[in-house]
Amino acid sequence: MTGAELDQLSINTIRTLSIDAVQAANSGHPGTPMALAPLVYTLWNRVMRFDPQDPIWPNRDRFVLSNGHASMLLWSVLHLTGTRAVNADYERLGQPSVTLEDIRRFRQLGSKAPGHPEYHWVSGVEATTGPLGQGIATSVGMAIAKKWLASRYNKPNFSIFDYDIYAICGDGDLMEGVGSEAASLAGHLGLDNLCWIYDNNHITIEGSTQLTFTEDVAARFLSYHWNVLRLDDANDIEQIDHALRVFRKTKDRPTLIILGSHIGYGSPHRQDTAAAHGEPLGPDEVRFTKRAYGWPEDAQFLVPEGVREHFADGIGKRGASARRAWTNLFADYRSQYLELATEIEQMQRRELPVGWDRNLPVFPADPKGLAGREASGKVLNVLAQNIPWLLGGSADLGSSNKTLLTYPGAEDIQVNTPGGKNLHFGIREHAMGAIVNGLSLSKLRPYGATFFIFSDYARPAIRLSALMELPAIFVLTHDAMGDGEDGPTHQPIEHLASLRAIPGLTLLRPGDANEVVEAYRVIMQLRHRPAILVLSRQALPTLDRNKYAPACGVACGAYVLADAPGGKPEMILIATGSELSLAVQAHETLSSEGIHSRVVSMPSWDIFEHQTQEYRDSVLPPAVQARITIEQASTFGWERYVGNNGRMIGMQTFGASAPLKELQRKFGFEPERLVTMAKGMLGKT
Ligand SMILES: Cc1ncc(C[n+]2csc(CCOP(=O)(O)OP(=O)(O)O)c2C)c(N)n1
Ligand SMILES: [Mg+2]
Repeated sequence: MTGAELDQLSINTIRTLSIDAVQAANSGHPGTPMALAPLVYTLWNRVMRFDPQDPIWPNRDRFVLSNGHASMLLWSVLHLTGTRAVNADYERLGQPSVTLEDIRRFRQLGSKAPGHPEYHWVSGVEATTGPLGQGIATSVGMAIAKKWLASRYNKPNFSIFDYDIYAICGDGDLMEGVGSEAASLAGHLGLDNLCWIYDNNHITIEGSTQLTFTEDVAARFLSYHWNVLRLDDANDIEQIDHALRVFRKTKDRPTLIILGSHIGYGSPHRQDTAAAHGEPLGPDEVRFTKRAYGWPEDAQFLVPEGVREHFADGIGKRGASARRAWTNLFADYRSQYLELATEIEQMQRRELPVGWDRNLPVFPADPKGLAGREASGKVLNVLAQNIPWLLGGSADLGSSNKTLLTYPGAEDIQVNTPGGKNLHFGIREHAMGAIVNGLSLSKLRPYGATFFIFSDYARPAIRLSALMELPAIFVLTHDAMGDGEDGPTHQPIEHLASLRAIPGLTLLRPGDANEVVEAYRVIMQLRHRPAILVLSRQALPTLDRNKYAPACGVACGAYVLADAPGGKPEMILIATGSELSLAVQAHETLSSEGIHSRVVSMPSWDIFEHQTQEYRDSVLPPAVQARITIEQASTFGWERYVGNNGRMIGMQTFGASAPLKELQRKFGFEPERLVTMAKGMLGKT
């Protein structure tokens, strides 16, 4: 067989595996894999530096399938390249990542060929995709990370990091706003290691893009400072190959390749129709299509002889030799730059450097106190000096979020300073969330910040960080009515409840400056969970830890801060964040009147729920049913801690525009209310 024949055979193998898998599952998306098989084939077998034997080799090129519905493209190449599996501890397992059996069981429970690409479930998947736009936005974070890594670690004759990031996307990805936000920032930062390939097939689910999407995409990307290439034939692999090489030579800007394609290519009755997007072809059309490809009509899940070998000769050989060369290079690097090499190794395992928590502040008792965001800023500035790869920024609210790193040498990340520490996301919260994920997928330790209310704008990416089990950090300030005068558009109500509801996400709302320090101590040690830190705008009293329990109780999610004599309370006050000091004040009043209350500080439900039943019962003794929770947010969910006989102080409505003190009075966030309510519950009015 000639090289060209082997190319075609390999491409048609990807196509027919996709067709058969969708048909067997009776669900999925055949049309786009049929159209993009030549692209994915060319990219993987001719261009990408990726070693199927070691899919987590740090200097590999990254591939993101942003149009995640076309997942069969990925399952096909992961299978045909014989990509090996890796476990969550980064151990390389001998077995294949995706077997032919997995593909036969496409979209079935337990299969390593699920409906959409799932990071952490299938080795070789670089990012979970499915919500359109997220993959391309995440790829921008990967490209920023690569530049950061190269800037810090590359040395003369040691190009330790020189990989590229490829993302494939469809009309949906380019219609979604998050893609535009991210593309704008990528252009601004001149990310010439980033290549998006746009499947310009003029089809989405409802039909032709004439219905909704008639803009000039090329002009838009040119205005973002991208290099834009146009190819009109998705079957011309020489042209595709050439365009990818042009990308690799293009400096100072990212590349968008607009690729004209035909969804459902080769299917006599489905090509160029919306039906090819999301419906199996059906048994007859499967046969007609295979005939059109010159494929045996009745063969299913056929991988012809020579195809696996062809991938082994292409990406297999190229990847193995690139990795071998890199491994040798890294060994030399290690002997010359031991400290830097150690950092790279620690980072890859998501470990922290020795001394990561040295010089963390301890805040003295102070009735006036410090805002949560102020304490956070001080802690971040210490941590960022101890942990070289901790970096991040805000969506244009750095001065409000206090996330700016201000120590000498903490540069901005810009075109000419890609190794800086302060990343300015611009007013692009959604892309910020995805970019933070991309940085984290690249093993940096990133944080992104905005007002808590605008977490709504980043939420889809935050959800994905939990789904991907990434230790991303979101610093969300102005957590309640602290910015009073800004009014209800700026006052979060349901946000705590809704973010607490995301599985696998650790949310902390610390109650004073020392709890902020301890919250960071907990967060930094997370390896496979994102964290959200919810912080006050206004000063909160710094509690006297000689009088009350130490703030290290934060590590248990909830702890007894102030107690009744002999640890035998009649009632329990449970509070978080800015309401903690109100509960402490109420407790002092109640104590002075001989009423035995306990204050439980509960910065994190999630962490508390991971404690033993014994510990949880020691904090919230089942026998003590007189309980009040207080939190300046929706009470939704607090029922689980107050029980049937408890009371909840929270918000039932939106807030209002007024000075904070007036709002606290209007909405009942004052210690006197707690005292009255407590007495009422105990029948001691
Ligand atoms: C945020 C988001 N909205 C909606 C969907 C549902 N959806 C999946 S694919 C698709 C159409 C995508 O069209 P296009 O990107 O052109 O893909 P093609 O059909 O051309 O492969 C839609 C609306 C989604 N996955 N994500
Ligand atoms: Mg389309």
